Amino acid sequence: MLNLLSVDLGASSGRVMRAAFNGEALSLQEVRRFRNHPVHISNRMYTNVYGIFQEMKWGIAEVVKTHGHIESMAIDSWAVDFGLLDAGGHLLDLPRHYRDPRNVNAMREVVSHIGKSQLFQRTGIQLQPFNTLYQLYAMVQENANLVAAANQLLLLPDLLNFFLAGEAAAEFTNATTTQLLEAHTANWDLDLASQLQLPARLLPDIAQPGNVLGVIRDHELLQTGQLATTRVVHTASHDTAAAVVSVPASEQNYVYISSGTWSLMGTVVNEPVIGDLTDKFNFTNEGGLGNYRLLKNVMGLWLIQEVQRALEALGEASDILRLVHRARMAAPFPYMFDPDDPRLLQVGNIPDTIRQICVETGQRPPADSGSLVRGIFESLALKYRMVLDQLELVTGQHYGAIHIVGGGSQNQLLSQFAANATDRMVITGPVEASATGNALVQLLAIGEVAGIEELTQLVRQSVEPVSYLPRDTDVWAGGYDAFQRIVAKQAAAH
Ligand code: ADP
Ligand code: LRH
Repeated sequence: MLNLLSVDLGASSGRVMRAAFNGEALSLQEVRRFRNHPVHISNRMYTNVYGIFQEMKWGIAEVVKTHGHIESMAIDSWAVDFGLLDAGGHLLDLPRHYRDPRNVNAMREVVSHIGKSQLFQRTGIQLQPFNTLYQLYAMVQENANLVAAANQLLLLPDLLNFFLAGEAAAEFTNATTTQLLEAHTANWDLDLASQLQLPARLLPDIAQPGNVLGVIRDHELLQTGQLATTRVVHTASHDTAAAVVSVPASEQNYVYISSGTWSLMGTVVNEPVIGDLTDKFNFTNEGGLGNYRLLKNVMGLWLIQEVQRALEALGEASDILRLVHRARMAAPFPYMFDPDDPRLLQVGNIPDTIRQICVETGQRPPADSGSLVRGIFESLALKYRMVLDQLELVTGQHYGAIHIVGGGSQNQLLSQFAANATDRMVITGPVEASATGNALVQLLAIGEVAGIEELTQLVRQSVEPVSYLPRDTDVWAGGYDAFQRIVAKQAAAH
């Protein structure tokens, strides 16, 4: 039995998972989970990367205690966020969180310099205020001295790898999410950086996933006496890239939704699809393991997480199972809204913003938490239908089933709504998709699996999916008509 370790950092929680490989299947077991809280200082938002590193090390030490030697390990995390190191390898400031409000203006300014379509044509990446490109631009405007003192920019998993193994590189899948890579060459777009006066000297060499980066050099971990030869691997370090590796699809053309804080919905393609339609729909082409993910960011369960936060502040019960139950009991279609309203991206009072959207679109706001949550689940499912239609238009394919992976795939009500709204079979699992994909790519890196085809086979041997068949499709087709009208009204009102 081979002992591997995946560290998966999601926007809502981080986890350290032990992955056991018996030569035929991979099984994962959670060793440590910790909540991931952004730190607010005034109107700035930070990620406490030191706290995360410590949690990660405690998790690694626990695996050593129970299972001894670890063959290899790798880190994946949410995309786009980064830290700056000085020439001595010291972190200059805590990384800013991607929901920091400063990015919105920065994107506006960059778009006015370069042009919206030009940005997409060059990079193939969606325009989202949180992309590293806009974050770095905002940083230069806000604190040029900090940037001047920097020697290197490392995205979060690369930064944690540097703390752990002392080696610095920009892993490819995550690097694409910066919007600083040229889509066609897959190299840094130095010209774009120079037009925006961004310091290209900070950008490290790009490394492909599925390779060994180095070994653990952290003193404290080495004292366990078991980790001197543990290989630190470049997995697909963007959590969505790792999640897609774990999709147990038997067909070549499939649609996935990586469901967690975000719902990342799309398909895999061989090359970036850059055209008028993908530009119009704000699709993105993120680098994957030997492919690209053509997808759209749908706001996802962030909306529920924020409802939970609002309920907690009122001292009300907010656990997810109770909320799903209340939503199940509520009357259908209490209200609808486009979950991708930019106002919902920022931290704020999401229930209030949803009520405001209801008023703007001529609907009665939800009267209780059951209706509030039901409307969110239904609207997410209807948005999936819209994205599915757009995807089929862009690729010219018909997709027969949708795979939902990630923490949100445990939400049976949402999975059933997704099947009803799209009139497609929904297949769920694995729940720990990113951690599973992370470990699978490690097997490739350490030579236990010969290639991507063998990996796909292994996924099917390791995952037991659950299926949902569409129900009430006439009612949902009517719901979709109403949804499209409301989305248009919402866009016009704001
Ligand atoms: P991220 O990686 O972005 O932090 P996860 O993949 O961990 O997100 O998914 C977190 C979400 O999964 C939660 O916000 C919650 O809505 C959903 N979830 C977690 N556990 C359950 C459960 N037992 N039943 C239904 N939904 C769940
Ligand atoms: C999901 C994710 C997503 C990005 C967002 C910033 O965790 O990595 O793919 O768009 O975070």
